[in-house]
Order: sequence, then structure tokens, then C-alpha cells
Amino acid sequence: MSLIFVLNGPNLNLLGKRQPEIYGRETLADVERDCAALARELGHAIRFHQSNREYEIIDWIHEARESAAGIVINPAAFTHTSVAILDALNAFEPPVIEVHISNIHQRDEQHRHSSVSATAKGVICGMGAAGYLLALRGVAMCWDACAGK
Ligand code: DHK
Repeated sequence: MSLIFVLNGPNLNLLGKRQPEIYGRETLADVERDCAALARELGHAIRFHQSNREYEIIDWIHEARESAAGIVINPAAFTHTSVAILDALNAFEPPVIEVHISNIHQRDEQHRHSSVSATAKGVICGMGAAGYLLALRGVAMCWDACAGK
């Protein structure tokens, strides 16, 4: 059994209420519930966090260095701006999977570039909230590969 951090950036606390035509109707609580259930099924556990503050996300990445087998992260708007989150993820060795609910490549110029993809093992976007579950499966797959399963 391993611990997987699932980290969420700014405005994702409004998931389900904010621009549902882009981000869907599932709430962050729904996403957390589904992630926890899948992690259990795969034999893992999650720590699920959201913050509108960049430093809190960085602190959780540092905490993950001590304990986690991987990170699933939707940095939300910090995706496009944060060298600090990129640096923190670069200091985390296990796999990082970057998730976006929307397909950022179909969006306006500001939402297209990711500063954190350079450090991600994988990037999932455009699959709605199901992207989190695909990302969790990705971390679990890496864990199994390392464990020789
Ligand atoms: C969420 C956000 O809040 C945006 O800033 C990103 C991402 C896309 C998402 O699709 O989950 O550009």
C-alpha cells in the first residue's frame, strides 16, 4: 500500500458551480470521494488537498517528498504561471501526473501553456473529472512496475 497525494489549485473549490460547460457539474467533494474509492480498490490511500494559495501547494509537495509514491496534480491557473510549483515538483522524485479537467490545448492562448508539464511523467486533459481517476491509475501502474508486479 502506498500514499498518493492529489493536489488541486485555485478555484477548484468551486468545481460544479463555476463554468460547468467547461469544468462539468461534479464537485470537488465528488472527485475526492471517487479518488478515495479507486485508490482503495487499487490498494492505495490518498491525501486530497485544494488551495487557492500557491505556498500551500508547495508545502504539500514538500510533505509528499517524505511519504508519497506519487502526486496527481491539477495546478489549475498556477499551471500557466508557477515556476515555484515546477521547482517543488522537480524536487519530488516519484511520478507526477498532471491533470486538467478541460482540454487546455483547445482553449485561449492564456490557458494553453503549462509550466509544470516539463516535470510530469504524464499529462491528462480534456477527460473531465475522470482524468483524476486515470491519473491515479497511472501512479498505481508505476508503483506496481517498481514493485515488479
Ligand atoms: C482548471 C483551471 O482553473 C484553469 O486555470 C486551467 C484547469 C485548466 C482544468 O481544466 O482543470 O487552465
